Amino acid sequence: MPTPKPRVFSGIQPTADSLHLGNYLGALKQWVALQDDYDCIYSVVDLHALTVNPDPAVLRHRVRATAAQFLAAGVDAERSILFVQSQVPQHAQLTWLLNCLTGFGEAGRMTQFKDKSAKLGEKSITVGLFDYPILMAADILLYDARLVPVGEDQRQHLELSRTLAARLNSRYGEGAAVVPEALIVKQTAKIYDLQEPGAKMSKTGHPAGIIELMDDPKTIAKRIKSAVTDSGQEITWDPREKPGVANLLSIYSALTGRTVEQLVNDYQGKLYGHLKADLAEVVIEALAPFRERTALYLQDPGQLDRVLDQGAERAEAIARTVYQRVAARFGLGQAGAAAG
Ligand code: AQP
Repeated sequence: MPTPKPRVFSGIQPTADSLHLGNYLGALKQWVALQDDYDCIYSVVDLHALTVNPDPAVLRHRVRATAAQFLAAGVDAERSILFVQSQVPQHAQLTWLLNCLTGFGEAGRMTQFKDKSAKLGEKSITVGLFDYPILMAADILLYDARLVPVGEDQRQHLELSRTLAARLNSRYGEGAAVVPEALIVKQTAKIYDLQEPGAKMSKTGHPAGIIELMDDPKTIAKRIKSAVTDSGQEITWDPREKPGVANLLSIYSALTGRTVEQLVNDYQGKLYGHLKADLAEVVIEALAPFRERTALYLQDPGQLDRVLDQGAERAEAIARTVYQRVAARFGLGQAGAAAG
């Protein structure tokens, strides 16, 4: 019998109509490539999106739109499992068990919670937002995932997932959980906001700083043209002194496969304007087929829902077994389960 492939899990929140270039280069691109060698499970993590209280109709649309973009990017729903998180009830169940294993102070140290709650203001912060990283740990541990492809912004959350998996094993005996590893590709680990090159490109950032995968060519060209660079003239790789230019070079390199060194060489003696004009063409060309494919998937929501239902069935078959195994270690469930 062939040895089973190691498992990969990752998810993206349906918090916008379109994903952005950071989501694509930091995560989705790796998801697609990993399908050849891993047993991949990818999720539209709608329970995570609830932490910022979305409008129900808007959320429903964004779940489908996000799934359509996964498929358009190359996620293969036959080879991999593609599903919507809320359709598998064990995510919420395992979260509760992990909540009872996590220190309040430990969860309070998560920088994303601090950043997001500062943005939202005290009145809008929910317990759900605080609990987000524990739900993320449950997502990963529920599938015994070994590898989690994410951007740099998720490193701290991944570390918490590893800590909780190790804690399960030390408290309840080896084999309770698989300790996952983060897969973070250095070059595209963090794509920055085009207007504020010190901040990550984010769905909820200012529109002028974001390139959405569903943007039309005119918008893409405009956004890149008005990207903040710096007062110098020379195109060099200097993320500290020239973070705006470095960000453009990273995006360019990731989309064309040319190394940053080659690009710096290509643009010797040229101006920022040349780099921006060429990059706009590269991005427009890369995203055109993606936009077309997404539109096609969205034309047939019934078929999209069937794909997601099948994915949820396959995901739940794994999640049910793993949840029962972990719950039994806690002393929950029927006595017979504990022997398994
Ligand atoms: N700027 C980025 N550079 C590289 N990777 C990024 N990711 C997000 N932004 C960048 C990666 O995309 C995946 C999906 O993230 P998410 O939607 O689950 O949540 P997020 O990290 O909070 O992404 P956003 O875009 O910033 O969403 P909002 O504004 O809703 O919070 C993750 O793997 C993430 O690392």
